[in-house]
Parts: sequence; structure tokens; C-alpha cells
Amino acid sequence: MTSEQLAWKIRRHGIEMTHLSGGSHIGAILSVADIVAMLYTEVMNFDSKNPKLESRDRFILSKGHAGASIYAALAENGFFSVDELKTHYQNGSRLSGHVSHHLPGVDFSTGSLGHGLSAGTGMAYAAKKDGKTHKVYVVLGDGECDEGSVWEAALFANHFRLSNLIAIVDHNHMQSMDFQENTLEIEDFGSKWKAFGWNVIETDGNNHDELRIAFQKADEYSKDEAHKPTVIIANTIKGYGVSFMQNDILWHYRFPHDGWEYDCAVNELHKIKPEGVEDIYTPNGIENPSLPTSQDDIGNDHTFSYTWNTDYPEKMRRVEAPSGSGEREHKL
Ligand SMILES: Cc1ncc(C[n+]2csc(CCOP(=O)(O)OP(=O)(O)O)c2C)c(N)n1
Ligand SMILES: [Mg+2]
Repeated sequence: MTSEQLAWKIRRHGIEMTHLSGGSHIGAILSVADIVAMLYTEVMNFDSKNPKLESRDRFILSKGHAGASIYAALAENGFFSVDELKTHYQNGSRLSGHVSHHLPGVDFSTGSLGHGLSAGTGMAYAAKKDGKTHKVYVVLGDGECDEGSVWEAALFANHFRLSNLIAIVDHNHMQSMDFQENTLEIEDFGSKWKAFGWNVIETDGNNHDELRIAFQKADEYSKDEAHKPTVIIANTIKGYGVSFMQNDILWHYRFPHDGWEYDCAVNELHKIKPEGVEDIYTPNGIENPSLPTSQDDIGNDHTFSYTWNTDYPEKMRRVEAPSGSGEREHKL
């Protein structure tokens, strides 16, 4: 399976899983899909038949609200059946909304932001002390980097020269309620990591060629005599792959509802389906899809997660993108 094929499958599963469950965070899942796909096809060492293999690379999705992306990647790699993905978010399911370590292939439960890098740092420190050669990969959200604990872990990782630690920040310039720039200024992001002693690689996190090069560089850095940890700042677009979800904060919490939201998302994905990939849910896309009408003002639909906040949609939807924030064309 190529990284592009897995990324598409993650997106398609993500749409189905959030649609069926009424679960949130599709924007975050689409944003991180290419990073996760690259890790699970070309970068990490793992064995789905032996999830606890001692020499496996360790992985933490610190932005645990995008758990569906990991569930899809694990299922597609044979850790458990693809059929189980349909249980996402349901009572009794192992596939909780946020990542659970009860699943094979998951080393650490996440969802409460700000803990993943600390845990990964501990894993990398232990590996180094024990003379082990596996690496530790941690994927963080950029909004998550508002958490002070991230920077404490960053200090620790530099102090103990944890060159076996690679952090990837999904830098989509958005958090849950607004663009990052309007929430808490974090730029110049790369310089901050550098000042904390890290190797910094900046890349386009939705472009597989660029991601591939970034991970190769990170691998070289991990052998460098300076023994620094490495961060890949992956510039992404939240909602990438479905035009009406891109850069729209509504889709942090809203799920693709029955009707045009689901139909149009599925059909848009079909237009960019790589060769050799099957869509197990809607093999030929959706014939006669529902389309939005002028009455479909989802900005006034209060049935999504923030039901108590009646001001939310009008105030927060379609906020102006600060200049330089994820303005690239959709080009999958
Ligand atoms: C400690 C903590 N506070 C608040 C939340 C609620 N929350 C869930 S996702 C999110 C925004 C995260 O933004 P970012 O890290 O940029 O991730 P993105 O969805 O953009 O990939 C917040 C605040 C949480 N999960 N954990
Ligand atoms: Mg973000």
C-alpha cells in the first residue's frame, strides 16, 4: 500500500466513522491523514501480528481527538479488522472517540492535550538508557502547543539529547474555535523549537513527496553527533481533501450529516481516489447526491456539538484566514 493510498483510505474511513457515530473532529482527521499515512507506510518499524514487539518504533498521537485517523491506519495495516471501524464512538467499542491504549498498536491513550510529548520523551529517555535503537514519534496539534507541558518536555528532550525522539506538529493554523493566530500567537514557531535546542524541519504536511524528504532528514538527524531531538513542522490545511471542510472551523466539531454534507464529501473524495484503492462503503461514489440549496445555511444549524452555544456558528464560522494561514489550493 502506498502512502497516498493509505491517506485516501484514512480520509474515507474518517468520513464514514464520524458520519455513522455523529462524532467530531473530521477537520483534524483530514488534516493529519497524510502524516499518519506516511508514518504507517514508509517510516515506522512495526509488526501488526506482534504489536508489542520490543524493537518497534513507538508512536503517540498526542492530538488524540483525531483518533479515527490512527484507527483507520491500524486496521488497514492488519492490527484489527477494518469492519470494527464501524463501532467507532459507540458504547462498548474499543474505538473510543479519543485514542485508547486498549487497542493493539496503541502505546498511550490520549485526548487530554499536552501530555503526548512528555510521555514520548520518557519513552525516548528509557530507550536511550537501555541502549535500544527504536525511535519515538509523537504527533501534536499546533493549538496543543499552547500547553506549557509541551515546552517542559521540549526542554527535557534537549537536555538529555534525545535524538531518538521525533515530534511532528500538524500546523494547520487552527484550533477548536478559531485560527491559532486569533487564539494565542505562536509564531515564529520554528525559531521557538530551535531555541529549545531542537533540529527543525519545515515541510508541507499534505504533500507526500515533501513529507518523505522531511522524514528522511529526520532520520539523518537522529544519527547526528549533536544528538538533538527533531521536530517536523508540517504545514497542513485543516479539513484537507473536502473543499467545504477546508479551513472552516465549523468542521472541528461538526460531523458530516445525512444528505448533502455526507454525499458531497464522499463524491469529492472519489474525484481524488488513487488507482488501486477500493471504497468499501460506496464503491462508485453516490449517484444522484443531495446538493446544498440556498436554504442549507449550516451556519445556523445548532444541532452540532456546541448545542449550548447559540452564538457559536455565526460568530465563529468562516472567520477570515490570517495571511499565510493554509491558503494553498486543494491539490490532492
Ligand atoms: C487539555 C485539553 N484541553 C482542551 C481540549 C479540547 N480540545 C479538543 S481539540 C482542541 C483543539 C486542538 O487544536 P490543535 O491542537 O491545533 O488540533 P487540530 O484539531 O487543529 O489538529 C481542544 C482545545 C482537550 N482535548 N484537552
Ligand atoms: Mg491545529
